[in-house]
Amino acid sequence: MKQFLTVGDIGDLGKAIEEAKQVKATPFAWQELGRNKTIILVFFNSSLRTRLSSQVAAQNLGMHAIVLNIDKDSWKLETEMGVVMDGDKTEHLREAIPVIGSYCDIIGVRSFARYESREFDYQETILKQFIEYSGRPVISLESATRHPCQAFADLLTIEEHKTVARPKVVMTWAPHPKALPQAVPNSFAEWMKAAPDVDFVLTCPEGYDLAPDIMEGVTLERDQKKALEGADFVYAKNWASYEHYGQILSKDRSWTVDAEHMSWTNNAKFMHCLPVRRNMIVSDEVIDGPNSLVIPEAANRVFSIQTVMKRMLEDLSRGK
Ligand code: SN0
Repeated sequence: MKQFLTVGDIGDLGKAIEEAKQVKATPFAWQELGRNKTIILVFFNSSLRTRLSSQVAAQNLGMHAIVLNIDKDSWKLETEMGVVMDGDKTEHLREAIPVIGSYCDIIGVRSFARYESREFDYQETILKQFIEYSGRPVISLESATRHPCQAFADLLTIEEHKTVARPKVVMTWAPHPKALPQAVPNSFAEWMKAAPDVDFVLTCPEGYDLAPDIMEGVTLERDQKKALEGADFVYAKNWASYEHYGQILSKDRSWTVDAEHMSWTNNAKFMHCLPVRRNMIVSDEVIDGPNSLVIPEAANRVFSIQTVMKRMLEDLSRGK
């Protein structure tokens, strides 16, 4: 496995889930694989779960993890090609990336959306440079448009907690004070579409449809109540508009998932990737209630990324 950026990189999802369950059951069984191996985790913005779960996963595999916070621990980096570097940026990614690559065996990168332009974000300019210039396998720790480690952990959580063979999983938009990226909802939708035994429904206000390739094949129900009826899992998330890129079109709190919303479901479990704005995305009552999976969902972040790291280390050990 040379890269983990999107659902297509993981292959058969059933196999991946079985492997993640095995990793979870015996997390220290592959300590030899990571011996004398190093992963560098590069962060262009804040992180709690991704950073800690990556470090723990690396440690479980016997691998060293080094975290680099760009702009805090390192020089300010230029990301555009062809610019005259007469401003505040000291070093170009073109040098920084191969240097980082020369110090490690695997790279993880959190690049995040900038929301300056849809083209720039959706071209994944920063992530692509890491793939091109690092000479190392690259794990996306949330790029501008995808968060595959999160979606993998989400699917594992659904598989562990489902009580019917084919659960109805509803992703609902919910309000937020800031403009957030589409990375989490894009990945969640892609993974739900690819999962063999899930009925996936998306509900969001007008103007919040995701990118056309993500929407393809997705059941969209504009009426949130109708969408939630019979749901086994409610996955709440905010994102800013794709169509009116990066804009907040609504802060309508009638979309906030509260006990009444949950009463329309089939006693659904509640999920959110965290960090969450309480009483904007979800009411205290629901997130603190017995059907909330947010903590086990976050705990599974260790096992999703550990499965990816394990596959990369196996390939490295075979000289691939
Ligand atoms: C990120 C997002 O992509 O929505 C991280 C999710 C894993 N969330 C935020 O940046 C929340 C920021 C805030 O102020 O609530």
